[in-house]
Amino acid sequence: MKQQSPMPRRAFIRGLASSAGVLLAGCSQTEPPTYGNVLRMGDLLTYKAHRLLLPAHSLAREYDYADISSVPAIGTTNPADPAKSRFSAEHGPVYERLLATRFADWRLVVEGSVTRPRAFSLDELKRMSSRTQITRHTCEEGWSAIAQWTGVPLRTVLEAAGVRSTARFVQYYSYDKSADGIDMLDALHPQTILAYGMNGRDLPISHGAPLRLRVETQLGYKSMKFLRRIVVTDYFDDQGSGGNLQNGWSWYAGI
Ligand SMILES: Nc1nc2c(c(=O)[nH]1)N[C@H]1C(S)=C(S)[C@@H](COP(=O)(O)O)O[C@H]1N2
Ligand SMILES: [Mo]
Repeated sequence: MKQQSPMPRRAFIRGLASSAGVLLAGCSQTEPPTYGNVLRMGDLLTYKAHRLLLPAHSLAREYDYADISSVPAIGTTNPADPAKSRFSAEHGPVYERLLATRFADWRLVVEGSVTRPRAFSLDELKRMSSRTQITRHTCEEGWSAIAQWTGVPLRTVLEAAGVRSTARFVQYYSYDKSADGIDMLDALHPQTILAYGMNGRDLPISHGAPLRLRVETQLGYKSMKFLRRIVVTDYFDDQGSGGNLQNGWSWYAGI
């Protein structure tokens, strides 16, 4: 994939100024997605209740260094391994090649409802403003653990790509078969970061190298590991057979 040259400073500032207005407009979009499925009414109610009761960007609790605990590696721990859960015959071998050059050729594609679709290298993401947070990861299987995560706010990356005013959701895709999405409110949340660091080191392979999402406002399965692609959409997308709904999970897993 061709590497993009850095944006000229003036164009970048112009982009930020215009996206600020756009992002504010995006924030007011808090209607729940329509699942068209009566059995899923519980999700809808949780979603609506959270969106009504919580201030738009209330922060998840952050912890101290002393609280950091060991975090089990769950689900796919290496997308190149055909024996791992959700192995993708299409993307697994690509991940193996990227691993061989320690992710020098890895790119995060950001496209869809944006004015400047981009492919970011790991170095480009590391040069953007970063955020470090010590948070509790809560897995739907009943365990939780605390770790320190470092990365670039998803918001910063979306601003660089120029989110359109019509955008409502952010979909994301992994090197295993996982795909998921969040609404613009969670996407722009200050603690929603694209993490490349864990506990002061590069993100280990088992925890999602080179880049994983941290969605601190929702259960652990929304924090997708091994990211390869982000698509901004104007519409709700349940990811079909690859998504949460058809696999028995809630799309919204707010905590
Ligand atoms: N790509 C991908 N992301 C994933 C998973 C997965 O299997 N594949 N598992 C999810 C689940 S259920 C949890 S609890 C966390 C586990 O993250 P950890 O392995 O860093 O503890 O990753 C989430 N993200
Ligand atoms: Mo999980």
